[in-house]
Amino acid sequence: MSQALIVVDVQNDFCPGGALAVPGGDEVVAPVNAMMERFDTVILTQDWHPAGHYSFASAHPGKAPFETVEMPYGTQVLWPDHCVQGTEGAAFHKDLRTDGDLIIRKGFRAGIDSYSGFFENDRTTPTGLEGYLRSRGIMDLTLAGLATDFCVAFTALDAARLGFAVTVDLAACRAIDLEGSLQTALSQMKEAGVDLQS
Ligand code: VGL
Ligand code: ZN
Repeated sequence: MSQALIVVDVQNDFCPGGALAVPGGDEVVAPVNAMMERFDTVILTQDWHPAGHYSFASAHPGKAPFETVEMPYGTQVLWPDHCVQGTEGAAFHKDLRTDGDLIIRKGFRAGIDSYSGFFENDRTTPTGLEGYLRSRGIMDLTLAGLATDFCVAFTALDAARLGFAVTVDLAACRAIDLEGSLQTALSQMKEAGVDLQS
């Protein structure tokens, strides 16, 4: 069975010094680069927001980062401005290998966030990644990157729901861990049949 590696959001803004720095975010670069050697299909995702994106606290007067708002598609955590299209913060970490087969950009619609590489946060608007994988006969996925409890977990849960076999390599992931979000994400992934490797 064909396998693919999906490298989630290894971008400057999620690394130390970035706008939404994930603790130890840059530590995934070396293991992810090494994993790329083992897969003949490598896909990278890139968080890619327009300025003023609705997931930014700055777009909601009176709200601070990490507070939440209700959106038509459910509760949305508000983030510091991050991964704005074309900025250095949205670029991949300089040491990350980016010679993969496909780069999926997500979160580019102003009114809706997209943690998962498969669907926007309404869980129904597709990015096209499912079709790409199916048309190439790839049903076995390994995930790594940032952040374990948001974009990696949402991607893993959608992939499992779509019937892909999913492994998350936790040694090549780092978490934001907002109020227990890491523990919740790990249990949800386990429950969904995701193979959590550490
Ligand atoms: C992410 C929060 C906002 C992620 C992206 O890559 O996990 N988290 N945008
Ligand atoms: Zn984002």
